[in-house]
Amino acid sequence: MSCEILILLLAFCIISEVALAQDGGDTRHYKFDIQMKNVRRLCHTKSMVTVNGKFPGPRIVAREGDRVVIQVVNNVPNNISIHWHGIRQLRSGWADGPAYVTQCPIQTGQSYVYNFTVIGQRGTLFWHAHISWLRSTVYGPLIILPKKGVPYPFAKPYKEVPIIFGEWFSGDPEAIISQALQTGGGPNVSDAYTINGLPGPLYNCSTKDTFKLKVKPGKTYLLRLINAALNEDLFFSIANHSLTVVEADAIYVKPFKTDTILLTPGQTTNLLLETKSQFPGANFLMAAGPYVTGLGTFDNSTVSGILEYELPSKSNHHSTKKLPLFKPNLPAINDTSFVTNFTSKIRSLATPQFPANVPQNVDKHFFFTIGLGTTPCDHQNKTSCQGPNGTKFSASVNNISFVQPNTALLQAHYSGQSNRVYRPDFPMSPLQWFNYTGTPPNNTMTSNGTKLVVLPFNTSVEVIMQDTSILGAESHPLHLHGFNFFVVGQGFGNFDAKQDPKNFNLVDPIERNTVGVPSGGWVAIRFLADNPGVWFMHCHLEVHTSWGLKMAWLVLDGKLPNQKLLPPPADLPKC
Ligand SMILES: *[C@@H]1O[C@H](CO)[C@@H](O)[C@H](O)[C@H]1NC(C)=O
Ligand SMILES: *[C@@H]1O[C@H](CO)[C@@H](O)[C@H](O)[C@H]1NC(C)=O
Ligand SMILES: *[C@@H]1O[C@H](CO)[C@@H](O)[C@H](O)[C@H]1NC(C)=O
Ligand SMILES: *[C@@H]1O[C@H](CO)[C@@H](O)[C@H](O)[C@H]1NC(C)=O
Ligand SMILES: *[C@@H]1O[C@H](CO)[C@@H](O)[C@H](O)[C@H]1NC(C)=O
Ligand SMILES: *[C@@H]1O[C@H](CO)[C@@H](O)[C@H](O)[C@H]1NC(C)=O
Ligand SMILES: *[C@@H]1O[C@H](CO)[C@@H](O)[C@H](O)[C@H]1NC(C)=O
Ligand SMILES: *[C@@H]1O[C@H](CO)[C@@H](O)[C@H](O)[C@H]1NC(C)=O
Ligand SMILES: *[C@@H]1O[C@H](CO)[C@@H](O)[C@H](O)[C@H]1NC(C)=O
Ligand SMILES: *[C@@H]1O[C@H](CO)[C@@H](O)[C@H](O)[C@H]1NC(C)=O
Ligand SMILES: *[C@@H]1O[C@H](CO)[C@@H](O)[C@H](O)[C@H]1NC(C)=O
Ligand SMILES: *[C@@H]1O[C@H](CO)[C@@H](O)[C@H](O)[C@H]1NC(C)=O
Ligand SMILES: [Cu+2]
Repeated sequence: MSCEILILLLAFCIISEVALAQDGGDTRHYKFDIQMKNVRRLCHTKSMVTVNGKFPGPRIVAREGDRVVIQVVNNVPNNISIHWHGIRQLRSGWADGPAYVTQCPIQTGQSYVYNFTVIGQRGTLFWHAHISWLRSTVYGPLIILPKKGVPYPFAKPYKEVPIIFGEWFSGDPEAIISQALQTGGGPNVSDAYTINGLPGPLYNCSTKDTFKLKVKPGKTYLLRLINAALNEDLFFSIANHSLTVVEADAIYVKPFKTDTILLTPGQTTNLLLETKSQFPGANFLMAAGPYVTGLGTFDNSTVSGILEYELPSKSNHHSTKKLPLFKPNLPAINDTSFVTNFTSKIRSLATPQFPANVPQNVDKHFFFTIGLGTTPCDHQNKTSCQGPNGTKFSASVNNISFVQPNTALLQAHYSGQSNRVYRPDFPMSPLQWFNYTGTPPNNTMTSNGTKLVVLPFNTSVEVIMQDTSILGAESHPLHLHGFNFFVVGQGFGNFDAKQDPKNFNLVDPIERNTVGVPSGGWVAIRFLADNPGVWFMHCHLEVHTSWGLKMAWLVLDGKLPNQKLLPPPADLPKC
């Protein structure tokens, strides 16, 4: 068994010093040494950026209320920054991590200490690089246990197992996105999906790189699922076993059973798996494959792992390899009705202990179109670009393709030097109405800019995110930093501002940090802007982020001392 598997199966291999913090929780210290490492997959070894030479990276474990302190030291030629995906970062925006949004990158030879507390959250999240496409290899689980002595709102599992999906590129992902941005076309697709870094037996040369979950009969396992893939939503299923969903994006949900789940990039979920009561005399494949509705190319392969029952102790040692192997059926790659049904079942637990504090009134309504478009080809040598009709692919919110500044937005704001960095005039709705999900308009060109929405502290916000069919309808997983939001409604076609709000769920909607905008439809979210700072919002399909499907919110300080952004740490990187 390889070290990677050992690391993933055995309890916390990370050296985590624990000391008592002032705020009642413990302080957990980690060191992330960003280093190059040779990793072999699909019969091919490549040198890639890793944390501590591990792939996937180390597991971070904390309890609700703990302070987490991670020293990141950059020993690779690339610039780096790390995002603690789903952590609210109350007043600690300096530790959020998206490059050129809350911080300048940590340059070669530099280090930066991320320092934050985990407040009011418990469940599975993850961490990943947040610069260019480095998150393809730089990611790992972030597990928040309940406070000491506080039980889960479901039966205590026998064991807990992280299952983190990734996307493996045999080439260099940095070269792939750089090439795509040059040519204007779609980037090369990945060569495999992975479970805990392993592609599994359905790929050539990968049988030995298979994730195996060894289980005992008659036990309950808590699977902590994370979709860290770059560009595809994934279905997941285990042959002949049903799964109980108990948590999503570190929020407890009303438990429900399903054979298959869907996870967009950026989403996480906890599942209970009850193993069969007796040794079943068989092994079972677990598999994940893509859900895709867009027109572009994508990786249409399937990653699999094995659920392996331990042999009864008395049985003679015939090899488990001879046992029959059952395979799960995943939905068709474009099965939107499955996705709609599945997502409609995810409801907040909404109990007195774990309430759903849905904003009942809205101070500011926003309507954002989400989708792809084009920009003109800028090749000096007159060769046409490889996007639609010789253009370049672009992507936008309200037709504004976000231009990354060359200094960090939060620093510019805090130091009162925002003038030449960003404009506070991001539009509340599209400048022009069109039939968003009908026949595409003739002009597919996006405009661009570095624009923010400015919100006073404690503004109650509603955002309708409307997919466009400009270059084909497509599901986009939108991720918001700094907040959880409530998903109060969704539907297909154009959002109807008169009729649709009547059906909003303001009682027990799911609260999360990443939501799939339905392909050819819309989703409505609400959140309370109670966290001062600059907060990125973007599509978690990395290619769409690269094309500009991103924007940011600036939440101003409140009046009280505890409603203000804390000062920046002394070691905050400079641009
Ligand atoms: C982390 O932040 C806390 C609160 O601001 C501070 O007391 C502590 O010294 C910081 N730790 C490190 C290692 O920077
Ligand atoms: C992308 O794929 C094409 C065709 O297979 C190949 O020629 C090219 O080198 C690849 N680009 C990168 C950056 O790997
Ligand atoms: C495995 O290799 C064979 C022969 O090169 C090729 O035809 C096939 O497409 C490969 N399969 C996968 C899943 O990559
Ligand atoms: C994707 O793969 C599945 C089976 O593995 C196949 O049925 C389907 O046609 C493929 N779809 C595309 C668009 O290649
Ligand atoms: C899904 O893809 C199949 C095969 O390509 C096609 O026949 C079907 O119409 C598609 N379904 C939807 C809902 O787009
Ligand atoms: C949900 O699934 C049921 C069957 O399980 C199906 O009859 C129904 O059409 C689905 N709903 C949607 C909105 O796709
Ligand atoms: C034209 O420009 C593109 C992108 O800059 C480059 O890839 C291509 O090689 C150039 N072609 C010629 C003939 O110089
Ligand atoms: C590309 O050009 C064709 C023919 O002029 C047109 O039908 C199509 O809509 C154009 N596509 C885009 C994305 O502009
Ligand atoms: C938008 O276009 C679709 C498809 O052509 C059509 O069914 C729908 O009625 C149109 N909606 C509006 C509001 O015009
Ligand atoms: C879009 O292009 C078509 C075909 O060239 C033309 O008939 C139509 O009037 C154009 N629509 C608009 C709104 O310009
Ligand atoms: C933004 O748009 C302007 C005007 O169309 C264009 O000149 C510029 O190149 C664009 N900038 C970026 C970064 O796309
Ligand atoms: C790293 O970031 C700095 C600051 O933004 C920038 O000047 C430099 O060009 C970047 N280096 C690389 C290798 O991307
Ligand atoms: Cu997207």
